[in-house]
Amino acid sequence: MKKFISLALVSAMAASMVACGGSSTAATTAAAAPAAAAETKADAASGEDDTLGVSTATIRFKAGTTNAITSAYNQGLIAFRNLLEEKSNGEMTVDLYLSSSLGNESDMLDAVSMGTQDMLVTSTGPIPAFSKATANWGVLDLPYLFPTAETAYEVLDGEVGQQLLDGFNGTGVLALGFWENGYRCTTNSKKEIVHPADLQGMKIRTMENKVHMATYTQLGATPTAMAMGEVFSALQQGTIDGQENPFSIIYYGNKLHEVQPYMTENNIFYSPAVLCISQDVFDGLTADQQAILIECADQGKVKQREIEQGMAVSGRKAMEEYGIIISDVDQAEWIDATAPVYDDASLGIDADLLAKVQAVTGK
Ligand code: EAX
Repeated sequence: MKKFISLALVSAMAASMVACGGSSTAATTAAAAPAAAAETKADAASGEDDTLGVSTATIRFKAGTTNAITSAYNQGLIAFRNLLEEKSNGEMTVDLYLSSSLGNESDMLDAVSMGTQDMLVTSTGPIPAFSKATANWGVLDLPYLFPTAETAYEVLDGEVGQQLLDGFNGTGVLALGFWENGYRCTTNSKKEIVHPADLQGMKIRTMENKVHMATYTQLGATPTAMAMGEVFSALQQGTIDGQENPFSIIYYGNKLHEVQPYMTENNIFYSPAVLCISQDVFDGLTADQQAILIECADQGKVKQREIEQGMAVSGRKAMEEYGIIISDVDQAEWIDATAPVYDDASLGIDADLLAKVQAVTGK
């Protein structure tokens, strides 16, 4: 708690210094950081000594996620930070704020748009509801949209992805590129789930995302929207029966395997993630600093995807060794069971975008 308070104090001090300095960026200044760095170094035993970047950096980006330091998001941010420190000769760095300490993904997206938080890695969960201009992101949340991660990269790194990223223009958020959350699988505390009908009547936590909720309703479950930071305790208390997330989020990001004895590798959704920065913060950088940041974001994307892909394999192995019962499924059965979601007009799926995606995926 002491560490948390000191970080909060440090941030408040830094914010007041920035305000005094009249800078338009929310990035903290170096003066306040060393105290936090020292504090965090003292926590080396807790494995959290990677939360703060190099203490001598004069430009510090405050980046939030909903996950632990061991997650693919934060390991990707550390890879991004290493590139940024190297290419800026230590001038720029990233300080990580873990496990929803800055709020849920919707809160953090709002904070980045207002310039009170510098950076964020978020799933697409909150994006369709974030603004009218990003409502069309819901197309990415459709079940079984991408048969492989490679087809997802082809779409996300191409014309469709760029069109979606550009949708943030004017919202206060600059979306720097698509990182990876992974294929979302169902976990629960009651029984093995092999067939869609096994989900009947189960209370499954989903993100606050109407396409995901419609999908679990279609499967006969009762979807319960909830922020990531509340999921572990809700599962522990039994107020929900299960949830759905990639292996990396379940095992490395939130230790949900400790309260979920059953997992089904049904891979219902390919879940992209997005690296975002406050437009005000970005505009406060020089042209050279902006170019370095964009270059490192692009290179960081490749590294982060590799990290997540690795965790999808190692996470399953670790969960099996922990004693989790993992069920494989006949995916054709699940694709058929979720297909009606594509015809649900209430979801407002952008038909043109869907056609462009399916032209690439061949579906
Ligand atoms: O973005 O809320 C979720 O289930 C997300 O997958 C998680 O916060 C990582």
